[in-house]
Amino acid sequence: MQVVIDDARLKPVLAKVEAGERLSFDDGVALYRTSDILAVGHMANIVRERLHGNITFFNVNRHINPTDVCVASCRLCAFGKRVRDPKAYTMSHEQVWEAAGHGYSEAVTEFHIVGGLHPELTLDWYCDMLRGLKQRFPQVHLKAFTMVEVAYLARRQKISIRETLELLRDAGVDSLPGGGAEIFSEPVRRIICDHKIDGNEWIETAREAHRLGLKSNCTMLYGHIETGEDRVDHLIRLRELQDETGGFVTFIPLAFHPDNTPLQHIGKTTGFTDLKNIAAARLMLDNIPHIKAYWVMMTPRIAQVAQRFGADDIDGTVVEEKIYHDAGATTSQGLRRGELLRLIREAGREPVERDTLYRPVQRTESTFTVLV
Ligand code: V47
Repeated sequence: MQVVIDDARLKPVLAKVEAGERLSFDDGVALYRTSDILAVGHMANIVRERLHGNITFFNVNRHINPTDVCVASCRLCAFGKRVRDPKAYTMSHEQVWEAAGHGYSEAVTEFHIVGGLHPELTLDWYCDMLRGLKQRFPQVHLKAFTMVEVAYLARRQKISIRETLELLRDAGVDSLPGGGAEIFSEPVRRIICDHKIDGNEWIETAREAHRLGLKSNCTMLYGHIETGEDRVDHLIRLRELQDETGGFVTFIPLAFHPDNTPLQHIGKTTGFTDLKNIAAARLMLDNIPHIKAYWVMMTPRIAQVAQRFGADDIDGTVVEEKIYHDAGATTSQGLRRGELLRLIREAGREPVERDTLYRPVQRTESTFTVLV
């Protein structure tokens, strides 16, 4: 299909996309500077269909956030609370295991487990929690702990990142989610999340995880004070690590939600910016297989349109989402499997239920089988 390119700066980028060539830093900046969203979307769709044809992936998962107590106090976050905050919560093991069993009747294939950096919960506490989940739900994949949580647990336990990851893996972690990457640019990171590990430490923790054979996702938080150049720099740093390890499965661009954060004077992102970030990611990250339009963060409507702008995944049923809802998200906290199917089909895509590692899932009324 021919597309009319209004912005002449995109013509060399189109030539590279058609030839399957890697895009440069300057190409990335051109993608972020242009207003020609249809041309950017068209190019991203070429790459997306080359990789995945007409398929859009989704999964049946459940989020669990064992605690919102967090020592980091990041300005970007509305979820974390101080340990003495009367509104803070920390679940007991029994509460975590009970929450895991609650929700929609559809059998989940994944628990997505992340939380705050709690100053008192030990690595042993987390390992016992994981072992209890595996014992009760042996068929469910545990995608647990961001690189930030792993690095914090290692520091508190005074052991290496590698040893921490080995202990978590032996207790039941199957892969890691992509959160906490935010934006790697140091000056920006100092403003939005100054007490978190820096970009190099995030990359180094991901490198260790991948070396141990653990797959992970990766993210980028956009729509706060970062520039187009910061975004391209972030994407290229992820691309470089992926060249080395091949351990990233999915990239998820995360739109900043300012409500109830110290940065609430910043306006919310628009549909235009959300679609641009999906498309730019698909074009820059030529070595990361999947781009996820996380419906909770970008609304089901935009996540659906994103399936024609480079995304091949819409995430899952989620069931109970806290991080974005504490920051003012107005989407529902979960979607049923049938609702995800409808969104995908109405975008003209063919829905495929996947497990965390993108193996197709076959379902009967009450059970599921992962096809390997
Ligand atoms: O790490 C926190 C971000 C992340 C805010 O791996 C905020 O499959 C916007 O990483 N506004 C958690 N973003 C979510 C996340 C994720 C979500 C879905 C799927 C996967 C996956 C990962 O959310 C945090 C942080 O980067 N965040 N506060 C906020 N106010």
